[in-house]
Amino acid sequence: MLYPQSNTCRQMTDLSGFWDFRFDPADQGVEQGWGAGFDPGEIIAVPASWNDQFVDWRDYTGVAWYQTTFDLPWGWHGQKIFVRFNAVSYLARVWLNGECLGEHEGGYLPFVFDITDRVKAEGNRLVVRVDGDLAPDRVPPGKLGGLPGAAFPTVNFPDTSYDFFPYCGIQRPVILYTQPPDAITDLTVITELDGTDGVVRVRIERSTPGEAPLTARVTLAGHGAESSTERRIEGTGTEATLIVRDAALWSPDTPNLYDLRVELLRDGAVVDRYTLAIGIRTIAVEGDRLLLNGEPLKLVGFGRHEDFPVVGKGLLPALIVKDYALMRWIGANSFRTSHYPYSEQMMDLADRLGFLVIDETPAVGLFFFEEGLEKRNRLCQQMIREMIDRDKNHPSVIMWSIANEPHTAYLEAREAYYRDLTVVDHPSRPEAVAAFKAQAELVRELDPTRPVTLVSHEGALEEAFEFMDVICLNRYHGWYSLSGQIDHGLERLDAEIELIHRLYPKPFILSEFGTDAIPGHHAQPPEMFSEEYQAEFLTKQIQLTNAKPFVVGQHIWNLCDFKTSQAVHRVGATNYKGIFTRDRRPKLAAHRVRALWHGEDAT
Ligand code: BDP
Repeated sequence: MLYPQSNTCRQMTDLSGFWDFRFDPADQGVEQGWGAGFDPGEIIAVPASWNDQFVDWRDYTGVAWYQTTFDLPWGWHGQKIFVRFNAVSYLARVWLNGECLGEHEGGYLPFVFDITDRVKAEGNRLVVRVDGDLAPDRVPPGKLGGLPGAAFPTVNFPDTSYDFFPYCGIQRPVILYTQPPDAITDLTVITELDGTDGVVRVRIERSTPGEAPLTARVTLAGHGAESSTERRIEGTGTEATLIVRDAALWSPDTPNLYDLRVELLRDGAVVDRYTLAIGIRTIAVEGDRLLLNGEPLKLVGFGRHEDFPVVGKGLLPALIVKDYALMRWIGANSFRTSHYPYSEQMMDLADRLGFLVIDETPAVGLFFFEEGLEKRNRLCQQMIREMIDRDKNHPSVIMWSIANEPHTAYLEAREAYYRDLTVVDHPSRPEAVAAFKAQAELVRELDPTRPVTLVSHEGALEEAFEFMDVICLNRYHGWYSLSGQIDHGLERLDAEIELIHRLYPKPFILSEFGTDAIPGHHAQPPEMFSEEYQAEFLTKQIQLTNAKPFVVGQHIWNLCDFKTSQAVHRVGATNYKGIFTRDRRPKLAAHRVRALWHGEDAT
């Protein structure tokens, strides 16, 4: 899927701004014909979550309606016209001028409607019904507390199966754009190395297959070089390969990008053009090592969240710049898009600034019993497809993560494991193992070039590790287990990592570790929730993982404090595991980690 762009063949306009808005707690809007337009109750900023924009609606996760009007920009007539929603959480139904365009489920990935035959030159009315409900058959699931056999009783409000606030609404921009009649509809770029040369393979899809043949001209420019090739397109698409002599490779130290320009020509005239910034690099797993451009790679960085006061999960470009600045200051080279795909703007900057990204689907907190399993599995596959379709051309994306902390193991199996790391036979639910096997296969079919992982908290009980290229473990020994005992927790972590590696001798990433620290709370000797405890815990766990060559990544949980549902273990509905506060100020641990990641001994 290509992001809209403006050039001599294409145009786009952003519908961000103030929209009409109305909460619909009785869910009466459809029946009352609000799709054709409704009497506004409120004004709301788009993009941004709705929860923190008003005074009384913070915990509301039901139905709400958005509406705006627009005229077409001059000169758009005769083009194909689309409306693109970059992210609407959770379920969106869209009407244009009273006609229903369709529906999209899933809160963090884009969707598009062709409105060519329905849009007018003036006075268009766009209406969106957003359903933010939490439900067991959604991804991520919610309202599990009341279900018999649920993994956990209800402990938080709103009732999420995951540990971040369930912000709702139009979270990312809504864009109108054109596409010429003969258009480039998709590009897939794969890069390889041949000695010091880069090999760039480009797959080009066109609209109007079956019509008169077109020519595709592919040009790659940058770093003092330019090469070009032409291909005739007879059917739906074509492929072109370009060789870049002595390529300037993409890596975190040198995030070199090239401009890939693809043009469609009819009778010698350019009828469409699309430009993409690409990076030439390879990513591979060899034994228990992760290789970037053939060199062993160590990921240092974070799990994080899209989260900020007032905007919630809404796109905030200045915050993106700030978070990259903080990650750079501290010496990080990577992050995971925990626990959903981030904005496309975040991904573009990862390419430009040289950050390595583990790109994760919204499949957080999955469970494998009770109703809704089939639908959740279907949604997981849909989200994998949409994520790869959206992010496949980013050099920064080095791995796909298909889930975070699914409840895979049987409760009885966990008991023995937690006691003394005993692994009973067949500890995982077969439904879970089958689902993840199928999903890993789907990822490899869609993108054979990147490793696939699953981020687990089941440790050696996670039988789905068998189908993964890289092992990701979230572990909090010394916090949730062995609370208050940093050194004892460290020993347990050491033993567990070694056990998992014996069973699954693959590259290993400690994908979450950390403690809550209330800013300004101090204790000597260190005590839970103090800044000292967080600093010492992180220091020792970083030193432990540094000493294991097969541990190819350490991602601290979390870059910043973030908002959660209310729960007894979440003071002020906040997860305080950030080493920066929610308003991006460093805690003691940030200085310690910075020293460690710059190679200084921080003890
Ligand atoms: C892990 C989850 C993460 C939580 C974290 C925590 O993956 O979403 O925020 O624990 O409890 O289990 O802080």
